[in-house]
Amino acid sequence: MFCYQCEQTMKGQGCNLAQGVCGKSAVVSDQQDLLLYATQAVAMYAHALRGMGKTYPDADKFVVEALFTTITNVNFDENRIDLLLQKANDIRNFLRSEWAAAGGATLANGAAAWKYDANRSVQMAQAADVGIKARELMWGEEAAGVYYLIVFGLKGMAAYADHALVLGQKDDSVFAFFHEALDFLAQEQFDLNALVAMALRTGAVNIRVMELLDAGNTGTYGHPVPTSVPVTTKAGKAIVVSGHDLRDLQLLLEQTAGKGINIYTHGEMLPTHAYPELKKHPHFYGNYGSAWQNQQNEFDAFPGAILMTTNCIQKPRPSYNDRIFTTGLVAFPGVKHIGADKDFSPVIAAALAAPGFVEDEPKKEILVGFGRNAVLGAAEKVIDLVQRGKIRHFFLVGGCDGAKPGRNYYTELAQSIPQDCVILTLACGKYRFNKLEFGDIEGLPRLLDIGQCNDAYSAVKIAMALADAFKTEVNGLPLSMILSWYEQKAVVILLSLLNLGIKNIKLGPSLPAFIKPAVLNVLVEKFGIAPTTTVEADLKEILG
Ligand code: FSO
Ligand code: SF4
Repeated sequence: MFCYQCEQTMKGQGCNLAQGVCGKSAVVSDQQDLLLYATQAVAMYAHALRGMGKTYPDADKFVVEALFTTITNVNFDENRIDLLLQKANDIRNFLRSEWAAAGGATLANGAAAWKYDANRSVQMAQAADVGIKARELMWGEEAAGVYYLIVFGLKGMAAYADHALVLGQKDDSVFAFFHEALDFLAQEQFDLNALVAMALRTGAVNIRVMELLDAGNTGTYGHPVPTSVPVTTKAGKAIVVSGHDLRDLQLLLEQTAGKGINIYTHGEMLPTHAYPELKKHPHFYGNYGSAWQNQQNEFDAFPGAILMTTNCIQKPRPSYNDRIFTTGLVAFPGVKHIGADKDFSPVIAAALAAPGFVEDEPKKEILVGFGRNAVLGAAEKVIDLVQRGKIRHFFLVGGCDGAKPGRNYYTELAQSIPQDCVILTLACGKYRFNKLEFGDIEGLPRLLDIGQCNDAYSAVKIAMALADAFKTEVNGLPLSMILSWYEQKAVVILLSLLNLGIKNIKLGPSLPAFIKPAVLNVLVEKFGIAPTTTVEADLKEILG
């Protein structure tokens, strides 16, 4: 195996032993490389057929689901990935016959001709030919790095596209781009400029995907409204829901109605408390624990059932292995999986069998729900505060959390941002500071939680509306973005921000291992992107 797709990669270079830092086995890692290759095969035929006006919804959906499956902390189960490899083979064969029937000549490219083999050793041998190290050997580290920048961006975009799809939102131009981009990569052209241009196009298409997801979320559940959420527990049976999937949460809330079970959110589910159509459920109680990397301790101490709807799952401890469940694309060997029928009765039974919380904790609440509608609803006040010099600067401190000690930077940063500045935040990195007191500026909370990483569209919309109001562009606003990344969704959001021309982003806690010096130079020269340094130096640079 060799994998460098996430921020916690071994020694900041790549995981290359029997298992990754995330716990992914060498077999699963290789299968994921192979699944990417097999998905390219599907995409190549789908791309060719689309050129003839023919589209195939099963292939469209498959490409999205297969890419999402390979994101960090989604699927650790080699049998489930094997099923996806078989499915890729079947869909590719079907599309190849459609292409032949339409008069097309068999595509000669290696990916298009890939053959499924159930034998794991064969799968690993195939993966070795198409994995990162093989590509670095063929094209050098720089070109391979940009190739994987696009691949990881596509994976991240697939996660958002899948969430949108679950809520009935899709756009054929998005599927067309997935196929075109995978076909482009399969052609193995390595002109660095063409690769960088494709990376930025991925960012552009992702904005459309995030718009679809925003339409799905707000169209189905209403616009988030500022909402106080208990971060303490209360007596009673309990289920904690993690991940990002709002529909899974909705269905669980409906199936647990009247059963005397309180529903808690964990990690990235926190912002869901602000959606009118979710918060209306009286047993949708509060937020438990913190970000994904603390789940083993937190789930261990949770006296109820646990439902993982998406990443980030970690290897469950034996203490809660029989009361944790996965659904959707997330999977872990030995963990019970709730299928597409979304019958959560095993989760409910596990919650009822567990002791639950025995007493109420003293109540503490935090405020969430500052999506674009809520923030722009207060735009007049915000503009007035800026014009009167009451707000000096906005900081978008967003992105993923993770286990590295260097991530304390974000806590220290939030605490050091001066009182006349507003902090906008999103994604799970906010747990580094979202339970601290930040106060308000004439009634406007200084910490505004925009939502999940899935709500990055909201952040972009807010920035653009403020730029309009101040008759400037986003780069002209008193706004700085200090982002933390962990996995591939953060990669595609970064590409989207770069595509929008947003400059001077600070990125931490470390730069991606796949961004090699020449590409980093392009990013620095064109976009002024820089690694985070120290809180003191970064604030001094921004505020002067
Ligand atoms: Fe966090 Fe995990 Fe939302 Fe990521 S829970 S790290 S970018 O999957 O998705 O922010
Ligand atoms: Fe390593 Fe991250 Fe890949 Fe897991 S996903 S194997 S931690 S680089």
